[in-house]
Amino acid sequence: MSIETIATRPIDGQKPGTSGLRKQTAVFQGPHFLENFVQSIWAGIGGAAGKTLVLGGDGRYFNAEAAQVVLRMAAAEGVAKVIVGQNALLSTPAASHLIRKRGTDGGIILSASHNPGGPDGDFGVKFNTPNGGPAPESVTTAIFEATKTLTEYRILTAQDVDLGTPGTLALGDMKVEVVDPVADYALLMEQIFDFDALRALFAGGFRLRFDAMHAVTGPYAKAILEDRLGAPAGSVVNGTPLPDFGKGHPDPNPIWAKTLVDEMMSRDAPDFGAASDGDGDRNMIMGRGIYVTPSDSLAALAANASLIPAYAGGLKGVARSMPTSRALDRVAADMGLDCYETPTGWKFFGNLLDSGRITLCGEESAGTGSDHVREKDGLWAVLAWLNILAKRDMPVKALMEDHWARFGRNYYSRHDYEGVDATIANAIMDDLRTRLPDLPGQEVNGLTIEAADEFAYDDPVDGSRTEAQGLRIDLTGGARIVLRLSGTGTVGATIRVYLEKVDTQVLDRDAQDALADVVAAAESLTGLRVKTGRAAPDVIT
Ligand code: VG1
Ligand code: CO
Repeated sequence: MSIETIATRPIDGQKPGTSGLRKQTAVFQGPHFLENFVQSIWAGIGGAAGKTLVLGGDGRYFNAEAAQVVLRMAAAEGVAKVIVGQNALLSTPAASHLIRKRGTDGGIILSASHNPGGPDGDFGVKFNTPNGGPAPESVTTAIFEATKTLTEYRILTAQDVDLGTPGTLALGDMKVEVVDPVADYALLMEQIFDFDALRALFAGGFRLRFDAMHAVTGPYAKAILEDRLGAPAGSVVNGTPLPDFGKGHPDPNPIWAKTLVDEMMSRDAPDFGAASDGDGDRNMIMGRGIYVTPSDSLAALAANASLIPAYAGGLKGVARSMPTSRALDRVAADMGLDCYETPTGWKFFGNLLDSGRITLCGEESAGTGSDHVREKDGLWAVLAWLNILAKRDMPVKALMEDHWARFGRNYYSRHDYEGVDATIANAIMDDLRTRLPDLPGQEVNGLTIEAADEFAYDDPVDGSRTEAQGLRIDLTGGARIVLRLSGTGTVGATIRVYLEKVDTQVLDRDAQDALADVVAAAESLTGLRVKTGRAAPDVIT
């Protein structure tokens, strides 16, 4: 085995987005693309020699090959040890947990999360720091800077490492420890939740449908929900990870998890329905006859957290990403908790969690989590809901009705326009941005604009400032429109329009109906549909 130094040159477009570097698979498979980025990670983290790292991915097409490249490059760099999930699989939350539990120097996660996989799909690479969380902007910037000046990378010439069986192997001077991807994570869940109450729930005939969407959560869900908690075999569907996710988008929302939604809305629906995404960090929560928006789910979890053993002592504080509905804020105000508003992306919660300012946090994009790891965690959210339902002994629908009666309801929806020409998308944003200062006081479609700005975040822990994080327009009575461009897409631009409206009286409306005037106001303000030539959004959550 020998270390080869390969001459290369910088490749454009290796700037990490909301969650790591995401590109079409074919781009990642192009000459030196993956290698350049991995070598830049080593540079961006101040060198990898002597370090211990975690490695795993969501099992999508090119996962296995990319893992071997990372291992050979780690060995060439003098990494002491890499802890790898068996068959190079690890869900994102499980990777975060391993990084923390084993006191490592961080890890590499191979995933494009909810983006489709396969030769015509997407691939991604993300670095997580020793706290288990996605690298903060300071680190991703250093990695990106390194991609711009790279002239060579180092790689070991060697056969593939057999990642099929747990145990410790050698690759050159580096140790490779292959671990069961589920075991440590399952143990952690057992420490957080009341497993006895959950077993009793299922023993009592509670019916669950968990759609793993042919992605990485399948083995975790089966091991925990079926094997340990006694949910009947078959409760987990689409539970075997496939490289192309069965040709679907592994994105748990009402569009891509439509089969589950239809089942949950049917007459003989199970008591509880849930789905997770490609890498297992997102969740969708449903009850019989109800879809719980992620923003409402976060608020309900905060309000009921004390029913979960790990949070019985109370929450330190809570946080949500800026576009997430302010349902959480209402709970926080009622409970006397600090509530932080961060930019989109889990990396911004890291400092708040590390410094003990918050226990619970979430995003409108189906991400919920706590201080147990430093990533959002799909299965954790499902178990949290089940734990709460077991204690409150009521259906999901009744629980949400009770929640809204107590706190009021933030009707909420996100409208996505995907694959928009980037020039048009930027022009729409630029146009609205320049008009922001003039908007307060104006009336649109019968709604008065109270405030309008572009969100910037000052991290209260490290003092860093992050600008240009979305345009927000506050309307009378707690209504709001937020616009931002996606940082995870790989084709053209995706415009996300986040819509919200508060009602404390009428609590049972259809969200789209309730938001109709806010939607109309957003169109009047932006001319989005006219400018993009679209009659309607591609995705409504
Ligand atoms: C989206 C979501 C964001 C989430 C990110 C990564 O980002 O809006 O809330 O943190 O995906 O999630 P964007 O920039 O496309 O809006 V995951 O599960 O894809 O890693
Ligand atoms: Co994800």
